[in-house]
Amino acid sequence: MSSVHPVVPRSENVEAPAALMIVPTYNEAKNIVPLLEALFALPMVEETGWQLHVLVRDDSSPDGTGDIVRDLIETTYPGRLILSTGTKDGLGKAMKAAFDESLELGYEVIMTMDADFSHSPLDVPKLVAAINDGADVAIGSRYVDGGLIPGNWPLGYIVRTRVAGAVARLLGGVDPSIRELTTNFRAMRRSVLGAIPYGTVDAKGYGFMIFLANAFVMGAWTVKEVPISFYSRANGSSKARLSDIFEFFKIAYRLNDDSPFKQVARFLTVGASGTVVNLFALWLLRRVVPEDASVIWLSIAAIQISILWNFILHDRFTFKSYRKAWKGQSTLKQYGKNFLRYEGTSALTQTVIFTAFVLLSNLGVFYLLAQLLGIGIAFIVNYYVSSTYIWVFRKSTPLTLVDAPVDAPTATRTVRPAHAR
Ligand SMILES: Nc1nc2c(ncn2[C@@H]2O[C@H](COP(=O)(O)OP(=O)(O)O)[C@@H](O)[C@H]2O)c(=O)[nH]1
Ligand SMILES: [Mg+2]
Repeated sequence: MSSVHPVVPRSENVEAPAALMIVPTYNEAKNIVPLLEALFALPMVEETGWQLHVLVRDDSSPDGTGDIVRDLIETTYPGRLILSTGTKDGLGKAMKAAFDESLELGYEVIMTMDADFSHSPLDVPKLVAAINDGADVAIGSRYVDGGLIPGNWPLGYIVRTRVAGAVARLLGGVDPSIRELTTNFRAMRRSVLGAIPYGTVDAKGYGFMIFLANAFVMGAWTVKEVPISFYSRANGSSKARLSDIFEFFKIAYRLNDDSPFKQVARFLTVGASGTVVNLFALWLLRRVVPEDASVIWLSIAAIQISILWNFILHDRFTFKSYRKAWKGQSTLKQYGKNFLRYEGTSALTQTVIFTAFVLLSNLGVFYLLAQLLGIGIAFIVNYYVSSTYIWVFRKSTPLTLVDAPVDAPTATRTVRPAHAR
């Protein structure tokens, strides 16, 4: 468990409420002093109406970061600076402990930033201003108008954050309504943090950041992205490790059942099973229907059976979130309408395969390859139409939170009387 040193600070000046900035540190002895100086020098009360408190979460840094902070609490920033300590077990774990403490301490606005000057203290008032303007969550973002990444940033870093973003979207299915998913520069109202079951996510590394980003958009809160400048670390070295990357993939994979990757995988599986059903139905019909019946009709019947099969499985399995999102509101009429749309899509699919076959084989492509390419294109068309026009569901429905276990730490957390209000 962590501990707070020396005691819970109490503000003598109760005029302005206090917002809390959480700064996780591991071996940041060179950065922490100038960072705290810069943070406490901000004209916060004048500009935002909030005073600033800082909670440093240090995991027993061998370079003495914690001792420096302990000292500053006594000598320079009593009542405004809090130290929380633990043993090193990754950034995600450190953030969870710091979140627990900040909720217990009763802060109304809770923020996070890195200690290494990647995030500029000068951008902090902007985050708080966004909350004042009605946002429940403000995300410091490099990817909205006015946001910046360093001109001298190594290509490797740029690739890393871009790939992480793509993984979060495609594998994780994080809603595209927010653009910045991975950086730890954010402000939240306590109602948001208190409702997110962050204790349940098994994250040591920065996979924790996309879990939160996903929870923000799932909760139907007002989320605002604030442009920030992002800088290279000032002193010391990065703590990101290779294992964090694997963990990041794992966390992304578990985020949403309807991520594009999972949906496409299910769509393909259903499509393949439909082909088997089609062939099996044709074989069966041939055996049970009198000899003189035309195979043309049998083929049409087999196609219809496989369309029905695909439709039912897409509805139950491929796009299962659709059903969840429309819980109790999905009528037989809507089901019928969707089926007719799917019939239309299937006709379109067949046309695409046939057209591609005629065009490609005329160009001299080997006939089997021509058919296969046609099937590939048709698959894309089919998936696009199905996911855009048939199984369309309201993204704002809070799927993840509804499914969260009821004994998530947020449900049992006791909140001590707020000193900071
Ligand atoms: N308390 C704590 N802080 C950590 C840990 N790992 C990283 N940090 C801090 O988290 C912030 C971001 O880490 P950093 O190494 O800069 O990662 P990068 O920006 O992805 O390269 C910095 O303030 C680190 O000191 C950890 O295990 N425990
Ligand atoms: Mg950094």
